[in-house]
Amino acid sequence: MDVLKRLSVSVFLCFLCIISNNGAEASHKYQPELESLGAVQVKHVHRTGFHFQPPKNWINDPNGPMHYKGVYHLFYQYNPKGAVWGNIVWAHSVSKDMINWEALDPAIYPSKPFDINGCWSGSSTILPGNKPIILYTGIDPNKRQVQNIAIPANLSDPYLRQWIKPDFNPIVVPAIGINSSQFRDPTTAWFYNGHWNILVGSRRKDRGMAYLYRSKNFKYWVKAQHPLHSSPNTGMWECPDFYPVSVNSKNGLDTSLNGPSVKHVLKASLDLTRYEFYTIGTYNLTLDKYNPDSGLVDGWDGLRYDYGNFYASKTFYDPIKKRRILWGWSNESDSQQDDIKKGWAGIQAIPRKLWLDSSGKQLVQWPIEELDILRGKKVEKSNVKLNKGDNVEVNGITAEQVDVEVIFSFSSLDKAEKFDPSWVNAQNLCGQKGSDVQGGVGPFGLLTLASENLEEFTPVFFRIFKAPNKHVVLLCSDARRSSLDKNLYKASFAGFVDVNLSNKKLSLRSLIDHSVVESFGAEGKTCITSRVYPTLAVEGNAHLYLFNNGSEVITVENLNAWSMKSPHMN
Ligand SMILES: *[C@@H]1O[C@H](CO)[C@@H](O)[C@H](O)[C@H]1NC(C)=O
Ligand SMILES: *[C@@H]1O[C@H](CO)[C@@H](O)[C@H](O)[C@H]1NC(C)=O
Ligand SMILES: *[C@@H]1O[C@H](CO)[C@@H](O)[C@H](O)[C@H]1NC(C)=O
Ligand SMILES: *[C@@H]1O[C@H](CO)[C@@H](O)[C@H](O)[C@H]1NC(C)=O
Ligand SMILES: *[C@@H]1O[C@H](CO)[C@@H](O)[C@H](O)[C@H]1NC(C)=O
Ligand SMILES: *[C@H]1O[C@@H](CO)[C@H](O)[C@@H](O)[C@@H]1NC(C)=O
Repeated sequence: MDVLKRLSVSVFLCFLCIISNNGAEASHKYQPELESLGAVQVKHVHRTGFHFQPPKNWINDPNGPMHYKGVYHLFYQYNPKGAVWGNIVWAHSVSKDMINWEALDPAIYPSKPFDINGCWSGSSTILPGNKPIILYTGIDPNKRQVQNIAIPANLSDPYLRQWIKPDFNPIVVPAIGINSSQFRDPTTAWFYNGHWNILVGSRRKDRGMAYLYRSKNFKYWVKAQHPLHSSPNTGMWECPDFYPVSVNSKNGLDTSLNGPSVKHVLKASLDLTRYEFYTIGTYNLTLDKYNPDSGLVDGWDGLRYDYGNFYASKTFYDPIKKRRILWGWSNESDSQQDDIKKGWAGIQAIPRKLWLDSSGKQLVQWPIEELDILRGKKVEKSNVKLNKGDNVEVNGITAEQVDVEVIFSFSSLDKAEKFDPSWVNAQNLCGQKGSDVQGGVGPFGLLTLASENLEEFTPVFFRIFKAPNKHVVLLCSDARRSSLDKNLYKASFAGFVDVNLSNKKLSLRSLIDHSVVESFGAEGKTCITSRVYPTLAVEGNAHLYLFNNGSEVITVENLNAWSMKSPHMN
């Protein structure tokens, strides 16, 4: 890339620029009276022990994750001045294992006309010769969303502490006909046929759009005639992500890879509902079009990485362990006033390895194996029978900071409740049939972050229904009784689980971390993250139980729970 060679010559540009506090935008709540209220002190009671967070203040989208010279990099949207959204910069942390993190100075912050009103989300791409480059959205003096690049000042520095924003930015501006306040979040670039390609999220009226741009040199970009994909009535597509997955291996693929044993995934974050969806499909290189496979839908009825608090996610390819890794932002479920009092808001979910299920119909996710280094004291149980109404405590672990894996089994599905085909929305169904609505096969699962006398608990559980030709499995993570505090958002998050029940087993893993319950059902087929704020089940007073409230006896074949240590966190 000759453009890069030329640029990396001018090593030190001015980075002594003051962070400005602009960035007003309708979809990003702008509250001038709140955004710079500095955190007085940080409240610790609900802070997480092993999830990613900075020492204080607001965070949202993960940006530009990558691996470079033995170091994992995570950038993220950050307000250096307060616990609500505003003053956004690209904060920067580095890690050798994606579990222990060290904070560096912000990598990108408003300093130039092309980003003077904000440095919003984007991605990184590793160019040939192992040269990282960042693409991000800047807010210009006219409040237009434009796309910029930034390059490392010193490629010998594995921490990539300093970034240069070339003066030829912006590299992409909203074309005529594109709403300049709805045009953001460039993807990682992929290369084929002599061109780099990126997507920029947008909308045209109510149609969600993934605009496609091409470039030979990463400097001059041309909009393709057609978007790569779009879909009616889905509104603004934020943070699009587009990448290949292997049809016959759990290994990840470099973003530029394509070929006969490759499918593609397109993900968008829907600003209207604040949920994400993805489809699996075919990337037609001749037409430069992406087509979701039949049966997969765009929009909020589609597949999701996570059916709970999980948004603005982004994947990257880790060449060291040959895997694709997913990062996602998990926002708070308490009020803004609570966040200001806490002095912090937002975490990143545990990074997950992601691959295509052998059915080809969905993705599967699992916490990265490095998380296991935090596993401390272990408790094991096997062959525990759970009758209807039973709650069995898992003793001997720190129940507010624990990793628990369980395999449940049952002897028959005869008692499964009849499935009503009108139950298309899993979250509504969970709201209707919580853990206290007794059933046939299920509800059974875990009571997480529970107080001793069960005044508070967040149940994570399965319920199995009988439909005419199949069984329907529901996984719920129900926050409605998670806290005695009444002023919280307490959703009964849920997703269906497409799993073969012929072995009469279901597995569940939950990562429980003070105010997070991040669960992986059926070996990672359905994932749900809940944010909860118990008042009693805190600081040594949290408990973990197994429970069954269905008439079919459930056996806990095996349970392993580990008290989790806290890593070095920024
Ligand atoms: C570039 O980074 C390397 C490795 O950290 C360091 O030794 C060197 O001094 C840096 N160069 C400049 C110009 O800062
Ligand atoms: C552009 O999008 C904004 C929402 O951010 C909306 O208020 C405005 O009406 C749109 N403008 C046009 C011309 O559609
Ligand atoms: C791409 O589309 C063209 C035209 O419809 C079709 O002939 C070709 O088979 C498609 N390629 C793939 C890989 O689907
Ligand atoms: C099980 O159901 C009973 C009866 O509705 C209810 O009292 C109890 O709280 C339920 N258990 C759980 C864990 O929800
Ligand atoms: C479920 O798995 C069993 C055993 O592996 C297999 O025989 C059966 O065909 C599978 N059912 C479906 C619907 O895939
Ligand atoms: C997270 O917070 C809850 C409760 O305030 C909102 O309902 C969600 O819309 C929000 N999610 C995102 C992605 O902002």
